[in-house]
Amino acid sequence: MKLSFRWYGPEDKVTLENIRQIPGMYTIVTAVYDVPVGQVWSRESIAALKQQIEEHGMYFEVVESIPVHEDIKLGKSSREQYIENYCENIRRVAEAGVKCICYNFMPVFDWTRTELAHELPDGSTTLAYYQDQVDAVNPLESDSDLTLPGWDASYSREELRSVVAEYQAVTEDRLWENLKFFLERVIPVAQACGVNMAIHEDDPCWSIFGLPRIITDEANLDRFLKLVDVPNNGITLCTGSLGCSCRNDVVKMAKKYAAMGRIHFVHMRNVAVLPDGKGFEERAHLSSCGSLDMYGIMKALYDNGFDGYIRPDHGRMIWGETGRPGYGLYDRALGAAYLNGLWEAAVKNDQTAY
Ligand code: DNO
Repeated sequence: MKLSFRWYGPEDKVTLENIRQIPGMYTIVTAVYDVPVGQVWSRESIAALKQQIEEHGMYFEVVESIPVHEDIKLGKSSREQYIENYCENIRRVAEAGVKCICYNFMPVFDWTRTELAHELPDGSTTLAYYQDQVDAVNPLESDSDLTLPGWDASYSREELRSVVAEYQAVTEDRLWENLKFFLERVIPVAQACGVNMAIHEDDPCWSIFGLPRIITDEANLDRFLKLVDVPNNGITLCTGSLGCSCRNDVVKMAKKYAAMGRIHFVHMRNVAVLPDGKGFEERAHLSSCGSLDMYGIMKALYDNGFDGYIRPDHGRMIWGETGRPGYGLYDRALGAAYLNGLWEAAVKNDQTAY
């Protein structure tokens, strides 16, 4: 596995100097953040990221994300141009040495939480999702309280309402068709450039606000992989996105998709699933802190030949740190150290078997 860490660019409070001191750190995961969704990234911006990262002794091999423009997901005729721009971005980052691109196909909202600083008994704060709070928001009602933390701030309230309204005509089947249309054009470019595309599961992995969500469980991941059945069309296994639903057996999925060679990137984090569909809270990476078997997942990856990128996903805020929710330094660094340990255990467990 290649250990990686998400960095939000030169504006990030967490610096490359910080990140390089985490043991075993190999590659930075980042993106060009100052270009609107759907536009082409300049070669200069990509080169500047690469240079800064390499100056700090790490590689720039993973992009998260090249976002997919909403018109592609909606299947509008304007998607042709946006897909062409997407392909151009793949070519440009590949020229700079990027090997893996993470993206998602969630309508309108990326990851959704209802609290960004929920206090845990030990005094740390974490991201949480409470279903009753989500149910209290209706993005189509003009008087509803439209803001949940983590939403794309580039939409005005009115724009948000109108884009959500456009999805009323998009069924799950239509979204699948639009995804296939996108992949059939993008994956050949990725293949030609030697880049692996890694779709991120929907977070949480169920429909919110009546919007279709399709990258949610094993049956849908099987369907996804068959849409364009080549190795470059793969997944980001996000343990927290899948694991917030009890119906997903993440260890089994890690085994299965790693054995198929279709996991290119892993987001490792732990969640505590609350009873009776009440939602979930993010927790420290350690297995005993949440609902997931983190060693089971790492061992399943190792045993099944996984050799892609892994990053510690969201961390809590600990030791008084402030910053981007989920993306502070300290708890993610603890997560990275833990992942190193789990991997070493999986490797040595295997070697001592002989
Ligand atoms: C949240 C992240 C997601 C992820 C995108 C990938 O912290 O895991 O925002 O980057 O869904 O496109």
